[in-house]
Amino acid sequence: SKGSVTLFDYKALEAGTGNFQEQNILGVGGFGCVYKACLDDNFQVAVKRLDCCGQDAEREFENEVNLLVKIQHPNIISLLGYCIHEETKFLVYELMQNGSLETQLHGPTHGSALSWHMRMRIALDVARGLEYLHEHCNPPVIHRDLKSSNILLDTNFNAKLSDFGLAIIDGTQNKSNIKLSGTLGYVAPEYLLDGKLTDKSDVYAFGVVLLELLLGKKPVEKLAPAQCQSIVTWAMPQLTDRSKLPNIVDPAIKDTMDLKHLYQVAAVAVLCVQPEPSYRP
Ligand code: ACK
Repeated sequence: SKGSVTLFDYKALEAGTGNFQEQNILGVGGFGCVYKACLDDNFQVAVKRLDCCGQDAEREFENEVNLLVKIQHPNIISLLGYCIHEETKFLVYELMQNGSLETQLHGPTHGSALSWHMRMRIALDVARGLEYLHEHCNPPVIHRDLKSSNILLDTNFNAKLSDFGLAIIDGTQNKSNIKLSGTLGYVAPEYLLDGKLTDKSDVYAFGVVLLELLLGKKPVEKLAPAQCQSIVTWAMPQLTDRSKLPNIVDPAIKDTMDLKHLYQVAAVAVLCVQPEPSYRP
């Protein structure tokens, strides 16, 4: 374990990213943008700016810092430090020059140059990262959101796991109270149906990543409107009785859950029951 991160000076990040210039954007995620920054002595880093505030973002920021501060492993992204400027939070990571596995596999330069040998190495790297989280962290860590966009590649295409905002330390939390989360297509069926969350949830997601590496296809393509319609038609009658919602949904929020969340639960449930044939584990 390493045990410390640096508190970065906002001015240094501002200067390093050229005042958060658009041309220095590495990519965009749900939380905000990731910038490439060049700090003093030509040290290159990636700066994640958390633009959306709110409780969830706040919690994910803290979770990420608290977990990554303790972890040092060749297949897990290094968090170098953080910065809080007015209301905005920043996370500073080692720079991963080859972006995410998702972009490599499905990005604009499609049919990427990843050879079978490289794909195999990436699969092994991901397995090593997961093994570390599950077997060597004490207490064990469940990532909970493993997917190709959270697997980053350095200059030599070494793969590292990133995005620990949703990760949990196994055994410390009452799992039935953890908010339903994860990504469509990667979520283990037993988690959706019974809220059963274990390290095996990550293993299921790893299986999906292996299929992605093998087939070069995304696990779930965007649903066409007609598909959405049929999912909702199929699932809604079964879910309109809120008491019948799978017990993955925290009882405290069952009554107040908005329709968007309900649809999400329905869609995910259907996808788990009837996955695309080529992705059946
Ligand atoms: O596929 P990408 O280019 O790689 O787009 C995503 C985007 O930011 C949102 O996550 C990229 N990204 C995230 N963290 C890093 C990092 N440490 N180094 C380089 N790129 C990163 C990711």
